[in-house]
Amino acid sequence: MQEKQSNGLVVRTTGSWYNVLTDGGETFACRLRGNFRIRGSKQTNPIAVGDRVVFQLLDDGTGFITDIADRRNCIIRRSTKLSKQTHVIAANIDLLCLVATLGFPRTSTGFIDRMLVTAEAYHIPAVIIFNKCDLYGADDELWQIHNEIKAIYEGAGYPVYAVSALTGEGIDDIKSLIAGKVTLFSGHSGVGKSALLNAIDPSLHLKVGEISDWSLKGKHTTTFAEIFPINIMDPKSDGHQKFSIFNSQFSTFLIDTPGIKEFGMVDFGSSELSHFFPEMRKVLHNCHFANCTHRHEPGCAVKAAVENGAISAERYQNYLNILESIESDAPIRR
Ligand SMILES: Nc1nc2c(ncn2[C@@H]2O[C@H](COP(=O)(O)OP(=O)(O)O)[C@@H](O)[C@H]2O)c(=O)[nH]1
Ligand SMILES: [Mg+2]
Ligand SMILES: [Zn+2]
Repeated sequence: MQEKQSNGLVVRTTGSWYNVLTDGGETFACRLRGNFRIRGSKQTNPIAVGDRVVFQLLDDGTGFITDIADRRNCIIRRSTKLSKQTHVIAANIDLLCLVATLGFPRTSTGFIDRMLVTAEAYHIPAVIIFNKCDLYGADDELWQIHNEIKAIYEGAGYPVYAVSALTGEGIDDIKSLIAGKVTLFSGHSGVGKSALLNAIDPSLHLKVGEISDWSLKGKHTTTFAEIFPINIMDPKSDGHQKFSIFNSQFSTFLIDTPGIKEFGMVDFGSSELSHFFPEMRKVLHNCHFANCTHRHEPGCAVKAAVENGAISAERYQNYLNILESIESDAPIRR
């Protein structure tokens, strides 16, 4: 009898079992060999959804994972503030879609900026999707607010979309955006993530209007992300589905992260924070002091850019707020 070797994408984990989707579209329940470890890893889970793995298929139809491909990125969560151990939520993410709403509920720019900083720190490209745009209707004032926010974020380098999961407005743009990618959707409960995913792929049949996913679960329950392979055609392509990753029949994946309200900030020092604001990154080498915090130092290029309008005052204020929260946390983190 010969052991058959195969490879695929980890789409679901439950602790000791990993569901691996092969390029042929079959899913196998796999386990790890007891001594499997990633070199130098402090992580409680050596494998997460989004990992590419090699496994050996056993006679009973299950598999043994023997190897894991290097990760391009991964998002993690610290088990506790004091702990050095981390939990990998998902790996190899191509894009973060931050779903927000101007109203019902209103997403604060503080939340948006914390998520964007996290995405920068993880090296994950991010876009902002404003959902429920049908509610703006013909209200010019709401559209004006929308356009102001759009200008702020596009000025910082983040594409901004206006969509409605209800009417389908703008959904084709999102399909084009995510075709062939592994995309993580995040955002507050109630902004319409589930409705949006259903609008993208109606066969998902996700429950809409359920608050179960993000806010109600206890803070310390262990939750596992899940990847959904979806079938979409890029509306802007010439009819050929893009097969950018893995040459699989599935090339587009959505990641759902139940129970995870906000990803823990990566462990970085306060001096690194401004590097995670792309518009600050561009000018901070002109600051007089190399260790400038861009708060009160003379000759600060960031403050000068805020004063002349090149950097949004709101983004700058959010920078200061995050800076303060990092500094007040510092004794625990270090
Ligand atoms: N008017 C309007 N309501 C929406 C839209 N998308 C979602 N909703 C409503 O917003 C509520 C929350 O939606 P849901 O998808 O469950 O949000 P989630 O918590 O982010 O997954 C539900 O009552 C939806 O019907 C939209 O584009 N327009
Ligand atoms: Mg939902
Ligand atoms: Zn400065």
